[in-house]
Amino acid sequence: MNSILDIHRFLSFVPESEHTLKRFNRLLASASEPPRIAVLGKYNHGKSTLLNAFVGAEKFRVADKRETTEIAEYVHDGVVWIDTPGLDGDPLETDDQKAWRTAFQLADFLFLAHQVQAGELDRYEEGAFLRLARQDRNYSRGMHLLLTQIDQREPDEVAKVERTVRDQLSRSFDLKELPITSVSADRYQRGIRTENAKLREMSGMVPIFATVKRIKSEVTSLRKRETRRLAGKLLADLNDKLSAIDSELTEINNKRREMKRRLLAGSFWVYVLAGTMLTDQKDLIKQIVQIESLLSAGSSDTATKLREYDYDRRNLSARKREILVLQEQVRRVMLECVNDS
Ligand SMILES: Nc1nc2c(ncn2[C@@H]2O[C@H](COP(=O)(O)OP(=O)(O)OP(=O)(O)O)[C@@H](O)[C@H]2O)c(=O)[nH]1
Ligand SMILES: [Mg+2]
Repeated sequence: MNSILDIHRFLSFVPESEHTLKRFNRLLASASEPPRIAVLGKYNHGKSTLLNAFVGAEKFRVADKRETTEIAEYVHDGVVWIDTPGLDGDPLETDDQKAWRTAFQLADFLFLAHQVQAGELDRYEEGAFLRLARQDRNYSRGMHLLLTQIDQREPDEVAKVERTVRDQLSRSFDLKELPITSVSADRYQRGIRTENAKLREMSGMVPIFATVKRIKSEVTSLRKRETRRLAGKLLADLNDKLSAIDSELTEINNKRREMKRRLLAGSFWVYVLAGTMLTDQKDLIKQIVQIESLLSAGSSDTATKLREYDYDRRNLSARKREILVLQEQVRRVMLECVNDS
């Protein structure tokens, strides 16, 4: 297994890259594991039924109500199949969080389920699909939309819904290439049970099995490509932090220079003043004490400020060195993964 990144160390520099880091580690840890294919969508849209059709057995619980509330996995024929809780069905949204975690971190490929009886995609689904597509510019290549339960509607109605959904997706740059297939997992399973090839054919599931076969053969290269992409993203995020530190350092150096310049100029005027006072020859001792205190007050303030600047400079330089080490780690881990297997 490849080494993985120490996420906590990274988070103190790039807290906004948490998703990227977790996904990156997941990819590294699972580089030689079978592909993980998840089904995602609103509750009751037929996700678990689809999965049962994929694995050829009743391994996932199906019901006519909000049923799946935990992530469930089952390994079949070289694929880890993942069922997710229905989106938008839990008022507390904990179901959604589990489903999103699967989608963003665990899965290599997502089948999105939308039941044909619902007609067009609702705002929640459109938003959710968009969020997925946008998490990574190339991610839509890892998703496929299935319009489910087509046995519940006449073929012309199914075709109409498919057109409407296609129109909806084509309005968005990120989703316009998302593949859509209309299926009935129920019909497929009946086709298998009754050994009825026509039913299996009419289920629309046959090309989807071909897609699964393709995912299996491509998963290693897909993972490598994604690892490289995420590494690039992490390196860029860390580079942004380095630039921010450099700007801070420049600012501190400028302030420091300005302070030194003023200190020199200030001392000059104090000496000029001292010269005038001393020429008066009155209360000589008192005046010398005054001049000394003037000089030392000014210089002690300045010295404190300069010490603060030096402290900040040391801190920033140490952070910079640490970021460079982290960048090196990302490069090394990525190379390990890409050269591996
Ligand atoms: N007629 C028909 N019914 C289906 C089909 N797929 C699912 N159903 C039914 O739709 C209901 C919901 O199916 P599930 O597979 O449990 O749906 P789900 O999306 O997993 O639901 P949650 O687990 O609650 O998110 C069940 O009553 C299924 O029998 C299908 O292709 N045709
Ligand atoms: Mg379910």
